[in-house]
Amino acid sequence: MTERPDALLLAITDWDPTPWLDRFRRLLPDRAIVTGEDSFDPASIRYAAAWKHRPGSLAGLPNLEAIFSLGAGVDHLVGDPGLPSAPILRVVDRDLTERMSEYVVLHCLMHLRKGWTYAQRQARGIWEDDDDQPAAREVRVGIMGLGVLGGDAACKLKVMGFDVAGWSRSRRRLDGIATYAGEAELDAFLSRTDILVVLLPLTPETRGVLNAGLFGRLARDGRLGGPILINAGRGGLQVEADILAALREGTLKAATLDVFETEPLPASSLLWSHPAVQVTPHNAAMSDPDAIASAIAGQIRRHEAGEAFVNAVDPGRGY
Ligand code: NDP
Ligand code: OXD
Repeated sequence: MTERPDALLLAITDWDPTPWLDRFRRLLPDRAIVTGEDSFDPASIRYAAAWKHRPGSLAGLPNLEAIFSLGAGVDHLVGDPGLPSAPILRVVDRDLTERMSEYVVLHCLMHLRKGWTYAQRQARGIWEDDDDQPAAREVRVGIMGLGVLGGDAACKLKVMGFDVAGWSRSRRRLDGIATYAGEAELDAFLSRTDILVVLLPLTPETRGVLNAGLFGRLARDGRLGGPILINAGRGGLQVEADILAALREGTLKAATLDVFETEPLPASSLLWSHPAVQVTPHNAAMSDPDAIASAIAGQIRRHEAGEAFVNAVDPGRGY
């Protein structure tokens, strides 16, 4: 009898694979865990766990049963034309969700309480109070993408007192949060938004959505003196030349960006030194190898016991 293939291929670029190898070897001690650097029989691979794998590198694995993303986003997988047709499973993890909500709440509060202004003043030794200090309830936050991450962030912003709304493709219902759905309700959503938080996935439909046209539709009558953009979704959602132009023209007042068209953000980017832009290095919500490898090992064990996978991506929608 031929033995059933059961190896896991770890296909990672961009991150150090060591902690992942370590966790998977510990959690799945009875099977081979290999990386693209190892020599292995393609027919031995039953699962792949990937983060920004080299496009095409998952092709030619005849016994592949599932591809696990090591992050919540799956654009790195869905965008690979050479991807085999196995189900793609994404990360839904409490640790990652909580980290993202921390990031969103932190940056909304930094803008509300002018944290960046005071940091700049401190650097110059300036003691100067700002009279205009609106309360959170006077500031309208709009979250584009009201899924696992956007939904949690919305609830936590609500607890802080912000006036929160969310926009998604299909109608979502969240207590105390105004929800808008689809293109038809986008205008109504944008025109009541002072801080736009973006937690959309990158798909053909959402690519470049954060552009001059959209910035011009944001509220102009808010308490913060102009609309603010916080993007922790994906860099491909934003047109960086439009962000810079909108900041120059006053269509945007400030931006906090965790993700960029090109990562790492090139040294030549004007975003680095713009006084109204805060740059973080795509670490709003890092994947924790302990939490995520054990969730994947759990999926594998349940699948092999005959249960269905959870958190499957719809390749047609792209997320
Ligand atoms: P989900 O799939 O749970 O949620 C996605 C949301 O976006 C859903 O509400 C969905 O609508 C909405 N959406 C998708 N396409 C459209 C569209 N065309 N028009 C309107 N709404 C749309 O994803 P998560 O919340 O788990 O993650 C969101 C993204 O966050 C990831 O894809 C990833 O890119 C990013 N991310 C960034 C991290 C970082 O460190 N910067 C870390 C982790 C994730 P509907 O509800 O109707 O399906
Ligand atoms: C993710 C990310 O998608 O870290 O999880 O960007």
